[in-house]
Amino acid sequence: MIQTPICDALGIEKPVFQGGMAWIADASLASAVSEAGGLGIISAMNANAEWLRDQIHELRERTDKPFGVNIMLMSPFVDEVARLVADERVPVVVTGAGDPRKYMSSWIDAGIKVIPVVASVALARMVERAGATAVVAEGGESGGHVGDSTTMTLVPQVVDAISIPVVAAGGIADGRGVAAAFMLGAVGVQVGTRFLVADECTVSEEYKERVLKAGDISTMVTGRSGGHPVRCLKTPFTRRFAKAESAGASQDELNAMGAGSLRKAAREGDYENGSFMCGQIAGLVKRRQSAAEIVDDLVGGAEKVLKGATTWVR
Ligand code: TUI
Repeated sequence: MIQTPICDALGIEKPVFQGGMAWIADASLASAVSEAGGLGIISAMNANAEWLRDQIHELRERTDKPFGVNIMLMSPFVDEVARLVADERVPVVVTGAGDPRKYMSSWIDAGIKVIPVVASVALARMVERAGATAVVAEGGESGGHVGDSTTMTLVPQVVDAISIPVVAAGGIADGRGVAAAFMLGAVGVQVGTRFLVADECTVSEEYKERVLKAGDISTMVTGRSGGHPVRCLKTPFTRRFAKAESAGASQDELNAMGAGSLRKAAREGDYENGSFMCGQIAGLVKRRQSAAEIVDDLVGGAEKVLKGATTWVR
């Protein structure tokens, strides 16, 4: 058994968060991960409060364990979604893709534990001062919107800079990754890519198959020119997008190209026109399993690695 301060802080059994993947992480996947003892997270993505309320209620019908909602701060519905999570008294809010400080006091006043995703030491320090319970330090190995630092470099620097618990994300998909995160000073992990192929994950079959077929160099980052770099599988769409970007297409043209592309991948399985966001660790993901099997393998695998970790120490 592995129990860390993040388990105590959130009342969860296992220090594993499921990434709040936009268009993908719904009540089905999140309730399964929470039931398995981790922290399941519903993504509020670009959806409105009504959609999110239904998802929260559906999750609460399936489990009474703690769960989180991921609020993507670039969402056009961020204000109404921010109010809803306070009204619903969700146990944990995880934020991404921006600075959450203007919302934090309203969430904390509602008794919510706030765990921002940070890609820099600077933001980690600022959200600690604003009352965050913990942070997720996410390296650029992750899928979706990414920062510049790697997990290996970001996590220990964030750990040294703040006093609250640090959860590592980016490039973690098995027990070795979990153990490595602990060695860097993290007390938990957030895992996205491996949960894409969970039985309870409702993403399109095409998406699951593409992740299962991916190798070590199957992803690329596009969108750097507009300041919103995004890691996706190399597909006809990402290649077209990258070509337009390097040919100097305007931001408006790029935004028009990108609009709806994640939904096309996640919900419609449209290989030609979809953005199949996933992390660099996709090459390690070779089996479909239940969310509970994945959580148990992450924690059980880490235990095994950690117990053998002193092999070379004399
Ligand atoms: O947010 C994510 N990953 C995401 S969001 C998303 S939806 C989307 N779709 C298309 C374009 C853009 C987004 C898909 N994947 N991860 C958390 C994360 N947050 N990664 C990096 C950051 C981050 C970056 C800068 C957090 C804060 C930040 O600070 C900026 C500031 O204002 O200080």
